[in-house]
This record gives sequence, structure tokens and C-alpha cells, in this order.
Amino acid sequence: MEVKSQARKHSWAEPYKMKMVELLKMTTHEERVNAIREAGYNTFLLRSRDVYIDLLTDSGTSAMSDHQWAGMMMGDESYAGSENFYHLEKTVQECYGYKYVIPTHQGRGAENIISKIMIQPGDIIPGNMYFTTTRLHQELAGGTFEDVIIDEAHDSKNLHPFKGNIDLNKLDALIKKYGAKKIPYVSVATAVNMAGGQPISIANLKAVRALTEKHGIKIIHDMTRVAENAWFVKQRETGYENKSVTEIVKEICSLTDGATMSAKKDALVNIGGFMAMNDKSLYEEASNMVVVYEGLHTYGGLAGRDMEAMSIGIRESLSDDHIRARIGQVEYLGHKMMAAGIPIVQPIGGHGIFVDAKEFLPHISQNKFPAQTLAAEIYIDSGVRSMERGIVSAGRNKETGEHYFPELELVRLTIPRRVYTQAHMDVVSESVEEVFLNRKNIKGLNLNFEPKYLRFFQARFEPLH
Ligand code: PM9
Repeated sequence: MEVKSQARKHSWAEPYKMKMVELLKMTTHEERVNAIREAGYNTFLLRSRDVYIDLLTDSGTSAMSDHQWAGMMMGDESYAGSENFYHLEKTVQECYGYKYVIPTHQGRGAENIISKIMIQPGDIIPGNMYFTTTRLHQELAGGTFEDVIIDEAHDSKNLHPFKGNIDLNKLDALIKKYGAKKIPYVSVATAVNMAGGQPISIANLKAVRALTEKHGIKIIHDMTRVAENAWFVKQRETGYENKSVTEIVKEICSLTDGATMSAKKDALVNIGGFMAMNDKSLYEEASNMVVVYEGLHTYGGLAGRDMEAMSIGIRESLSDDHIRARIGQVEYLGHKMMAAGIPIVQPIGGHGIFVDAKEFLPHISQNKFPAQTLAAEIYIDSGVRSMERGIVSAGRNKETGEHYFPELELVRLTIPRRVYTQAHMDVVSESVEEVFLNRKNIKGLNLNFEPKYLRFFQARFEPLH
């Protein structure tokens, strides 16, 4: 008889063991002060050799399994019709339920093509909070993103269990204001990144589906972290406690018309993504467009071996035991930091701990970049690399050129999957605590270089005195 892994209460301990390790360099305080100065106080511009624990992102940073590495040796590197593509196609169809699949080099490759095909200049794209690359592609295609996430998502202390939910009144008001013809699709993300990895409930998604169907509006799913969302549904949504993550993921996907995927997150690969859809004509357009920007529709910018590792990673990512340990580790770090009085986004999300920099550094106004400053300070303290998710990431309004001032001014400590230990998490928490104790001495930053697109990647700063 199959024993449900939920039946017994046990630790979140990892369902794997290590057989290869990567040695890390330990740096001195002086080396780190120099490194962050050279990086213009932007953690994206640090060299990874100067980083001890790298919590910049969970994107492409997972440890692949022995099965995935074995899959890499099975790469069919034919230009067209690679066996690995057919394996990927079958995996996406079986695991996610979408009919058509086109690989892309990563998530934004898919976003580019979906935006170019579906958006006309002047269109409105409602979504549950912006994501940097997603919104940029929508804007480059001539569209305007409109945030329709519930208000609770913008409040780091609000304990709503589904802060990724869409506010139906906001969505309905947009449809009334602009008309359904101006709304090509609603952009629905699972485990909403910029809100702190917060899930959307199935009940909410069903309600969004009912409303959009009435108006003939499609739903495009950013399914980058759908498995993590499914785990929260299982924990928090009535009726789903005995369903598997695999079943919940499939139900989520069934409520949408198509998807873009950065497989570098949930799907446990270092590179890769895809778009998927149920509509044949959309597929035909996308499979033509992909040859312009990515490569033939049976490889989309990937090597055969990358597609093989992705197919295997997708199945591993849907195992309940995997997700329990993955989110268990994130929660371990979050609870430790909360016990030390560090202000973080609650409830704890799926892929990292998001420190509330406005509350951490109340004496630094948002135009002096508190989250950017805090990320640099944590790096100087311990060599832990994190990422700003606040005013720098939010960028500027495309019409007025003014900074957006988002409610959430956060530092993201993003946990790569299957990479770090509990002891590493202890070091991270201890370092943030140390910075917290000395927070009154911290001053802000001045922005002295800003690139045109996605400025958070390459902007440079100097310290204020
Ligand atoms: N997310 C992240 O670190 C990597 C780039 S931004 C620092 O969170 C969502 C929800 C994402 C995402 C990337 C992409 C783009 C789309 N949607 O990075 O192009 O979190 O594969 O995916 C990053 P790619």
C-alpha cells in the first residue's frame, strides 16, 4: 500500500545526498569592501569568485541530479527534430497538460515571442504584479501593464494566505474602462515573484477564468514557479490537502490558455525555457516567430542535452518530497530571521526570504535606495549575495520617465534549489542580524549610472556620506 508522505510529521530534510561539491573562497572584510566598490554597489556586478553564499537568484543556480547529468550525455544534437525535443514535448503535455510546446533559451525568450504575437500597440495587459522582464516585453510590444493583484500583496505584514490573488473588481473595472478588445490576455503568475513568492489560490484562478471567459479574454500563465505555488495550495486551500503537487499543477495549468516558462527555476536546470499553448493558430505563429529570435521550433536556442535535462528536471520538480524540502529550507531561514526580529515579507514565500528594507532602514528615504544599500551591506558583512527588489528593479514610468516608487522595497535572499545546507542558512541569518544591529550607521546610495533597460542588472551607485 502506498504510504502518503504527508501522513507522518517529519523534518523537511532533503530527499537526496551529495556526491560532488564545489569549493568556495572565503574573503576578508577588506576584500569585500573593495569588491562591492568596484561593482558600483550593485550585487549583479560582483564576480562570483568573491561571493561566499550566493543568494542572488534561484534562476539557473540549482544543483542538477545524477539523472539530469546522465541525460546531458544523451543529447541528440541534430539541428532539426532532436529526440530530446520530443521527450520535452511529451513531458510538458503529460505534466502540465498544454497541447503545444516550443522551447526557448530561457523565460524572456518566450515572453518576447508571446508579447510580439499577442499584443497590439495601445493594448492593456492586466496581471498579478509586474515582473521586470515580462513587463518590459509587454511594453516593447506597445502594451501597458496594469497591476490587478489584491492590495494585501503590497503590504509586507499582511498574512493573507494567497497574496498572489487577483482582485476581480480591479480586473472587471479595467475591462469596463478599456473594453475586452484592448485586453489580449491576463498575465497570471503563479508564486508571484515580486510579491515575495506568494501563491494564487485555485478558487481565485477559477473566478478569474470565469470572468475572462465571459469577455473572450485569454489567460497566459507565467508558470516559472508553478510547483511552489501548488505546494502552498496543498497546505492552505480547502479540498487540496490530499492532492499531490503533480495533480494541483495540472489543474492550475488547465485553467489557463498558454504559458511562458523559465525552466531555470522550478524545473531545476541551469538554462532553458519554453512557451506552451492550446490554441493551434497561436502555436503556428509562435513556431514561425521562434525561428527569427531563438532557433528552429524543435530547439529554440537550446542544445539537445539542455532539453533532456529539462524534461527530467520537470518531473523531479513535481515530487512532493522535493518541494517539501525546498520550501522547508526557505521557511527554516525565514523563521530564524523572524525570531531575531528582522522585518521580512510574511507569509514566508516559496523561493526566498524578502527583507523589508523600508522597515529595516527607516531613516533612508526610498530615493536613496534602501534595499540596494542593504544588499551591499550584507555582502560586506559576510560575502552573502542578495538582490534588490524595490525602486531600482521597478524602473521608470515609460510615459513620464519618473521612478516608480513601489510599496515593497525589498532585499531578496533567494535560495537556489538543492545547493546550500542548513548551516549556510544559519550564516545568512547571523549576517543579516549583525547588519540589523548596526543599521543606524548605514547611509543610502546615489545612482550614478543607469542603463536604458532593466536597470537593476547594470546600474552603478556610490555611497552617500
Ligand atoms: N527571474 C529572478 O532572479 C532572473 C532574472 S531577473 C533577476 O527571479 C518570472 C516570474 C521570473 C523570471 C526570471 C522570468 C524571466 C520570468 N518570470 O530569467 O529569462 O522570475 O529565464 O526568466 C529571475 P528568464
